[in-house]
Amino acid sequence: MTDTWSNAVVSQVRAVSGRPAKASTPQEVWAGLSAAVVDHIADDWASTDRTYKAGRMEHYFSAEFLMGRALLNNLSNLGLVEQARASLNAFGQNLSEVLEEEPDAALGNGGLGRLAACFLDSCATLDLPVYGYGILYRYGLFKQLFENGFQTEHPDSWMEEGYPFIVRRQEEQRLVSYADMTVRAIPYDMPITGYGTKNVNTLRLWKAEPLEEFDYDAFNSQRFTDAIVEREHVMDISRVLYPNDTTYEGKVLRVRQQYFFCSASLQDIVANYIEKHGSDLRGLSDFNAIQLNDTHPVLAIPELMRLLLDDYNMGWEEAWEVVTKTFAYTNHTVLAEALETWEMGIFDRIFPRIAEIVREIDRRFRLEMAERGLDQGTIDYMAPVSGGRAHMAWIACYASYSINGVAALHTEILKRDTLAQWYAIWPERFNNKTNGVTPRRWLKQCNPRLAALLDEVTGSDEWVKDLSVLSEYTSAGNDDIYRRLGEIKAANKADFANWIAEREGIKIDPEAIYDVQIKRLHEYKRQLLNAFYILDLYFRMKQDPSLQVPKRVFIFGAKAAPGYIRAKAIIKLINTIAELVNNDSDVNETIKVVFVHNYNVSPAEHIIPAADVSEQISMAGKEASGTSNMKFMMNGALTMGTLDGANVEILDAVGDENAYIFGATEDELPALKRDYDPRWHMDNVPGLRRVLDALVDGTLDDNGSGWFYDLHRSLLEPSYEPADVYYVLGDFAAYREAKDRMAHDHDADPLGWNRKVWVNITRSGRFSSDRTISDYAREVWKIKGEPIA
Ligand code: B1H
Repeated sequence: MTDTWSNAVVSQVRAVSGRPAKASTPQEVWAGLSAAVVDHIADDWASTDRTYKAGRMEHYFSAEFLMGRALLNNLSNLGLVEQARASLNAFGQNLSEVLEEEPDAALGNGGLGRLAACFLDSCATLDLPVYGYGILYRYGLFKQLFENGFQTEHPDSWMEEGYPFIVRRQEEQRLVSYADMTVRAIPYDMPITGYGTKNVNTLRLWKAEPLEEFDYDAFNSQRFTDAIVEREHVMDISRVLYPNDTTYEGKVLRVRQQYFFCSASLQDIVANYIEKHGSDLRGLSDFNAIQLNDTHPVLAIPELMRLLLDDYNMGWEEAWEVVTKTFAYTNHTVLAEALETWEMGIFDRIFPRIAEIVREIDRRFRLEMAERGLDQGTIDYMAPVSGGRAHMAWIACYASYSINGVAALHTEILKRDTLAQWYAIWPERFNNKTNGVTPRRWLKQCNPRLAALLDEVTGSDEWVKDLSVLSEYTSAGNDDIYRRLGEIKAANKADFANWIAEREGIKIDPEAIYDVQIKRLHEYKRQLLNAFYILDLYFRMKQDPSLQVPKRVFIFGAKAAPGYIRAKAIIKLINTIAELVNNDSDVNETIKVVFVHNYNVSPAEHIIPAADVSEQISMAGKEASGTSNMKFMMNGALTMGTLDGANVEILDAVGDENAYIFGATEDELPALKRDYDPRWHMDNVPGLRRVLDALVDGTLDDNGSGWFYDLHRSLLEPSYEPADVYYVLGDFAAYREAKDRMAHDHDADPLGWNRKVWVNITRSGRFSSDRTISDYAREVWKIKGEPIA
């Protein structure tokens, strides 16, 4: 086996580079080794596909899959890491170096896209018959650079140099029609390996291509350039991922993208059903269910109606019956600005038949609700179409047999506020599925030192497939384990310090506390609160040079949506604070600020194992779940957080004494906000005035952009908009107290700290995506594992 495998690697590398393996570049070795992996799993992949297609399947529809790198993940799942290392060594190449050649598949924005990726990993590991369906974006999420502290965006052409983990299936193409064009949808399949199983699942991503290879008529006429331009319009559909996280932008191209992948995927599902069960589609939902990852794929609802009505001659009632047994909807946010609504005029223009079906859904909904005795106001509010716009979340709720939120608190808020009217009518549709993350990528692969300790303490690697076993070892914690946890963290921090020195050109102290906030930049996530703490600490140290301050490195990673100016202002602010702090010799031996540019999945894999403190400080009620909070917990960072999203459940798992919780709670906030006066806080909370003044008195320079002045105004001027919507000043005092205390605890009692760390690690089992997916499979999807061997 080892020999065959090594030979395979060598020949694949030679095939890629056209040179002896030892003379190939690391990039070529990456491509060759990756091809060898795909070759290795080809037979199992085909049999998994055959097995699944014979039975009931779940289809996960998502506009985003934030996969990150694939090679190490696959080698690790297949148990081939050491063999790959040896094969490469034999021709003088280094695996770690080669792994760094791989671009991230960044086909997602943030938590929602990464969740979809973790879910695929768990589905494969649990042998579940689940397909992922999405879009093969040519350009993933933009690359972020800093110029003078300002974010700049650059294209991420991630597969331009070839990508071995995706296979074009030309022969399975579909046609997708719009009023003004018909396009080919070409499937590209990515194999999804699971840990310790032969099953290989599939992520199918669609690429848009022109119908005609080449229009010879046009070529031979004066319409040559028109024909070329037309081709480009078609390719636009899958060209770029929209870079908004939790905000909605009504761009026509975006709705074309959504329809494109929904239509192509449904055609796949229907074709397979007919092949296996014949053309009576009334049984479709016996063999297929579709999970809608937020509202981005909700056009699948009218599109399946269209297919059943127009292509398979079903009656409306029959078709609606099938549809309502097929779809399940996951909501990921309660932020009003994220709720998708589309002008019906757009639907009329690009797919009039879909517009017609949506209006018919609306007409029938109104009748049904009137029969139930709902008042007109409520009906108008809940209707699929109102004010000339289609409300995608309302359509999803009406057509889905299951509606879920992504953490207990979030689901409660959905039932109470966001979707209260639906909950009143169909309470049985609502359920909670608290998010999870895969312990393969987020523990075993990114933190090999901690993984080895867990193997040793538990006596096996069973935890990799069943993280809940760790909870049996909480009480096994002892001083030896705590000491070793300290050593592991120290070694991870030393690695990280080297990585940062190389990547960002900043020297950081491996002895300091690493305090980390990594997530998309959004006002509700309150990176500003963290920035204000740092600035306040800086002023405290300047004022009193004898002040005893624990050594700390404050680490940030965040992309701002390119059009979200306030978020970009916060990035510029943090970079400006970093410059002030890092260049001031009065403080820079004690505190440093690092903003990791182009934060993405693979930087996260370097950062999280080195973190001591996990910043989860959103205004309570706004973060639906959060998932980095879970990754940090698994890797032994303690949570500094508000009672928001899944933080609530993390606290429940570890207990008060093992987390640092602060700030206003979701049920307190309405009263606190009623007579909230941010100026009172500025004038009365120690440190705040000095921090706020620094925004506008020349201490911090925004290079004439006016952005810092705008930040100041957004917090304090009620005439401008409600001041300080996210309660930054209101929570500042509590945050400062908790964060000071946390740093003190870390240094005062290292063993005590590591006892908390151990509790966090061993209680993280319920945040494995294996648990989440088992719950979906059992309660929503009604599917079971189908191992191929
Ligand atoms: C989340 C989004 C999102 N919620 C719209 N909503 C998008 C909305 O491109 N768009 O239009 C993209 C993304 N993303 C996140 O989902 C939540 O904020 C997190 O709290 C949650 O952990 C994550 C996964 O459920």
